[in-house]
Amino acid sequence: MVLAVLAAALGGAVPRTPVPATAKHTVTYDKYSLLLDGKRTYIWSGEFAYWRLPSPGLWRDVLQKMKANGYNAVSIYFNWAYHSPKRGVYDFGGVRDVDLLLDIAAQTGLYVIARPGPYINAETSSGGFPGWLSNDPGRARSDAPSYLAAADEWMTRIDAIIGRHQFTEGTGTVILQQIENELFVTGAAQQRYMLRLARRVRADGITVPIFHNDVGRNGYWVPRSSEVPGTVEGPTGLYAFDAYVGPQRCGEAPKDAPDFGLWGPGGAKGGASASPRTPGFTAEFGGGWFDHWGGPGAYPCLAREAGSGYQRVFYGTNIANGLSIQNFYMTYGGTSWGWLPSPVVYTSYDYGAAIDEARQPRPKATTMKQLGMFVQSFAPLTELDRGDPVTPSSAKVKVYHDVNPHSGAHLYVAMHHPSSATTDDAFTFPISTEDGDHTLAVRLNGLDAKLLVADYDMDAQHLVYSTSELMTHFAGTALFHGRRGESGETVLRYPSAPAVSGDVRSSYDAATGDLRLTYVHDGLTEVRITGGGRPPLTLLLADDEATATLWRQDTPAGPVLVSGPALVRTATYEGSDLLLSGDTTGRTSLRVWGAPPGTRVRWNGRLDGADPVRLPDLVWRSSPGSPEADPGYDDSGWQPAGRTTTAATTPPPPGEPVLTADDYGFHQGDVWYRGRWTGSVETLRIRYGGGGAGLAQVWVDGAYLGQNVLPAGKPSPPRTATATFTVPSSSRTAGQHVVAVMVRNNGHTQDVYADDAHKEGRGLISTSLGAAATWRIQGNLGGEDPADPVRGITNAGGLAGERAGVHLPGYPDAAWHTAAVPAATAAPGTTWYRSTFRLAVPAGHDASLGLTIGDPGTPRSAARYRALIFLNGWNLGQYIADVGPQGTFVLPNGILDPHGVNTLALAVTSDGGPGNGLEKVALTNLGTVRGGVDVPLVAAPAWAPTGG
Ligand code: IPT
Repeated sequence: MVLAVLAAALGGAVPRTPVPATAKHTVTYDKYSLLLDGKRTYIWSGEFAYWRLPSPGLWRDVLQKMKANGYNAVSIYFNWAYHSPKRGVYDFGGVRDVDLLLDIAAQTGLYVIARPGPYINAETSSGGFPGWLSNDPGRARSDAPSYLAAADEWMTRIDAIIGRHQFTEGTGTVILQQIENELFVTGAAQQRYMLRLARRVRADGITVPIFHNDVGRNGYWVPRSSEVPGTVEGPTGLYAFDAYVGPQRCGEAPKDAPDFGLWGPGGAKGGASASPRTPGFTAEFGGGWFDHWGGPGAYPCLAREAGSGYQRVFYGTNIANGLSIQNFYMTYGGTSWGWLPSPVVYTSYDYGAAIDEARQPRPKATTMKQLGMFVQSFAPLTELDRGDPVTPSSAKVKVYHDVNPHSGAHLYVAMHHPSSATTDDAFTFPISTEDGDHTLAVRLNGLDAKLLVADYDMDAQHLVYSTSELMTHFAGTALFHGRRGESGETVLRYPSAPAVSGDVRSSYDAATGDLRLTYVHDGLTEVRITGGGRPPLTLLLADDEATATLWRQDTPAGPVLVSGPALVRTATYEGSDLLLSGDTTGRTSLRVWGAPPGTRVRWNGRLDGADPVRLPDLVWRSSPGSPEADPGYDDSGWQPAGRTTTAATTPPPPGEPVLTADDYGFHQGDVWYRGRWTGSVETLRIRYGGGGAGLAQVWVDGAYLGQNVLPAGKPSPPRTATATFTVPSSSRTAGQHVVAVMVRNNGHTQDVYADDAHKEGRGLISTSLGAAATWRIQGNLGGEDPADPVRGITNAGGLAGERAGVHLPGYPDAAWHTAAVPAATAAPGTTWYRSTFRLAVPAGHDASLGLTIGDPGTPRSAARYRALIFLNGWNLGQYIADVGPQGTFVLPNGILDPHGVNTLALAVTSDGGPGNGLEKVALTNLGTVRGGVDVPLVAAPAWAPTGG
């Protein structure tokens, strides 16, 4: 049924509708779980970085996808650098509107774990420290007064926003706040710093519990009440740790899932055992892993290898170990657009996560939905004690056993022994509950775990046990699932024989009251059980594939379960109409369980596949882009680079000028230098800092001398290099010479070890000209006051074209010559390409489009060049042909206008060698659905003759 009005009612321009204040709430905890208003709540959270998705309209899309896929919380790093171009200057507008983000999270029904640093790591430049902090003399992440003042500045501002969205205050859904991140230097200076942060947070009005994220399991920054030998106490209420113990390289053999619970090896290094009085809490547990410059292009395979089997085994082990707060890093990784990446990563931060960079839920999202709905439905999980040991019939498997001390419900988590084994094993194991002794027949085929429950009062029913996994239930409806083709057995207890209809075998044992259902998981089987002295039950038995299109939505009038669409985003009642919104990818029928009889179900569009999306060919114009190399170029407006002191960890030799870009307020993007000296030199040696796969190009008297490229690689690529160039004989003369150098700064090093690594210099550090040359420097227009405050500091680089606004929509390129792409070669230095194209994505569709450069089948090409990709003025990433591995770049709607004219600009930087020119460039469709959310275009300035 088509109801156009519905889309309007549910969508609209990213609305600023603050969450109405309700009564205040409480967030408390004990050793088992968090309690929200006294109610034990399992927190199943996914990490999302708003700053890696510069389109607020799409925040709702991702958060709705998370909610629909079983998450009840979102964990968010707030990135200081993203908001602060200059000391004292903060921007929380436009794509940086975190107030809006927290509103959307609340409207979507997600709790928020707020993680504002100040240090976040996160594979972003300087680990989230603003560029200007590189110039601060005080040691970061210590109690150095200048650093504390800087940190206070950020915390006060971000706390003010987070504070407005606290669950405790009745104005939002923030339930926890982290201070710092993975601070594993724990000396007196850090102790004082942590205390200062906690006091700051409280003084700023944060009333939710505070925690820190311990890097791995060191027992650092545990609450003072922990009293575990070997731990370091901190001003925290909760203890949390992170764990990246799953796949990190393609094709790796599966690893064993460790026991990080109270019952594991124990003590300070055992995870939750470091803090036995607080709930087991993984602030980050691997939802994938990051890939690096020059890497294999690991995301698709990481997504598979950190997929369903890994999730069940590892997250299931955490559940079995009593952990009740789990956050998965990442759940949507997004894009390190502009100059966000730290030296280790390239543009895509897809992470192999449950939702891919192009916002498409992967098959592993369905497993998260199964697990997430289970942990929220099976309330006994929030209070688990270890049960009696269970001995299965095969030594090739093991079974964890937990019991809820109040309800008596049991949890059994079965997996291979070791858990990494991938054999096909059928086995049995005995259970002994208040319902008697039973034997469960279970199969584990491949990397897998099964989370089974027994002796469970399920609404008005009583479940004796099931060898199918419980996904969710509410009055009158229960959904279990299993692997396709595997048999299952579900036993429910009834005072008298009930009637059973549906495709199962059933038998009733009057002596025990057990109704035994046996079946094979195959698609979706609906079983109806009536009579027997209990209210009727619709029992849904699904194979895993069938759960992909099963959605639970909670409305004020109770939950419904919907089957059919590719996604169900929202459900609301309007009178006796149930309004559903979501996405479809094919013709589908709609089934709803749980709605009152007589409900009319309405869907926000046609229940059909997506219409075709036609993508235009791109036509290009081009223009040279390195005028700075010309000896006659007028650099009189550039800053003289003659400082004598620096906070950088890479000062020049004594007596030589400080050249590093940060000292002149240029903290990100490309930076140009022009130096003058008198006399003849044969060679020119430069030392420069360029981050991962960074580069320097050198000209003398207008002649191109060559380039140097920093090697890419893991885990810690070199970020500075020394390179020597031969000066051509024509320039080996007495008299004055001009050297021009362009340095690409691919990000500041993260401060992982709290040793000020982010202060490693970027741009030129020193040259063999020493004190004999005088220099000028130019980076992004305006430096710390970026000329384009809307796209902001993240977008700002110092190429001449960027300073002239060549990347902006509306730049007058009519005089540029038309360019053939692919191009046989390019001039040394930078060449700009521009293309304007019109899109007409059908209305009511969400097409996620990308730009592919080169051959999408290979992670790197033989061509030696790189390209910055600007869409409508936004720097959406960097392609490095010969380093790779990324060839396809996501163009997010909101920045992209799917219904209008768009402008692409590419800054191609080449050494000018044969073949080192722009390869084929094409628009690509990364996934289209009928549906989506309303995505307003992000307002940003176009080119104007006076500005830009
Ligand atoms: C942990 C960080 O907390 C997080 O910010 C991110 O960098 C993540 O790792 C990796 O993606 S650091 C830990 C693995 C040493």
